[in-house]
Amino acid sequence: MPTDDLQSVAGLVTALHGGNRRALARIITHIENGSAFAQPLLMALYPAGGRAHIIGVTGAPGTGKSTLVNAMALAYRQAGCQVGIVAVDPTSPFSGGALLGDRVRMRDLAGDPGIFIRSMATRGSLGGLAQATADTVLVLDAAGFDRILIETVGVGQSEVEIASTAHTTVVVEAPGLGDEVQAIKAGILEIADVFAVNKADREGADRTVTALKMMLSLGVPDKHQVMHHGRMLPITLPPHDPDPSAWMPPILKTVATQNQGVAELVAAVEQHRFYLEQSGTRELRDRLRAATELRMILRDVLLRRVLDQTPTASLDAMVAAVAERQLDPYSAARQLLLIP
Ligand SMILES: Nc1nc2c(ncn2[C@@H]2O[C@H](COP(=O)(O)OP(=O)(O)O)[C@@H](O)[C@H]2O)c(=O)[nH]1
Ligand SMILES: [Mg+2]
Repeated sequence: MPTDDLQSVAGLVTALHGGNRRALARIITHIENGSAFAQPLLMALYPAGGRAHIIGVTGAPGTGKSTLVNAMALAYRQAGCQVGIVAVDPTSPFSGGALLGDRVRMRDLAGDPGIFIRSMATRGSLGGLAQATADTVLVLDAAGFDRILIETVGVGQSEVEIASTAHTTVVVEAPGLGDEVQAIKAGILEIADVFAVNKADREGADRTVTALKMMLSLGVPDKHQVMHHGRMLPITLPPHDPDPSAWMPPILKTVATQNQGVAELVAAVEQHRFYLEQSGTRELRDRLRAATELRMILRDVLLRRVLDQTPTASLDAMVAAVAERQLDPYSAARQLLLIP
């Protein structure tokens, strides 16, 4: 009978590295709740991260992301990988048990310690959903999962932010949802490394493929440029991908419910992983991830420090002064930060 200590930070970390799944679940709960253990745990686990390949799966609601993620997880599992799944989509039916059309196979996965599924609470932790997701991914990475799949609904800035922290982003399209290519509307075309046209058993799949091909031939802005300018990263970036056109996002047709095309999709993701490593682009992406995360945390820490130092009454007074235009918010912020 293992006597793992799950009551202390050190005990939890040791148990996690020993493969204890209860420790894993408990650590993630600490992080989601923003408990006093959260930060010490993340600090202790950080050095052990950086090995997993992180795969974002994003697209409009109903395109079949959850079904596809399950099928991909199964394929990876059969290839001997340990697979973590983080569902940011609150409607994802990951916890109910009926995960795939093919339920028998999913039953094989239930109780399999090589797979771990977690749905993010919509409220997220202190730093918001993007931070909570990044923290959860770190824990899974440190726990030794080889592939981590993140499902996000492709709407809203934070969704794009979460997706863009992945090494490989799969954008899922489906025919017959109105617009020919929903990724354009959602602003996620740029972050695609691989396209999956799911529900290829439905009419219109070929039209969707053609539309995507046309879009890609028009040229998509370089992902790193977009991220760089979008976030004004105050860091020196490593040299760009020597040949940005070296990777053309492949377009694959899938029928997730019947497990069709899933092996090919996984193969494309693995090819992209290989490409990232060979071209040195993985290093660049990890650098961008680090920069984004550091900025996110810095903002959080600074805000909290200022709020801790400022009595509520004086903060209220300052808000009132700004609202009445006796004080502008820029000067107010400088005063709070003690900048002369
Ligand atoms: N016909 C068909 N239905 C699918 C396919 N993939 C998923 N679905 C169904 O589409 C619905 C939405 O799937 P879900 O995975 O929850 O989509 P999500 O909202 O993108 O996560 C479910 O009823 C699935 O069974 C597919 O390839 N073909
Ligand atoms: Mg879903």
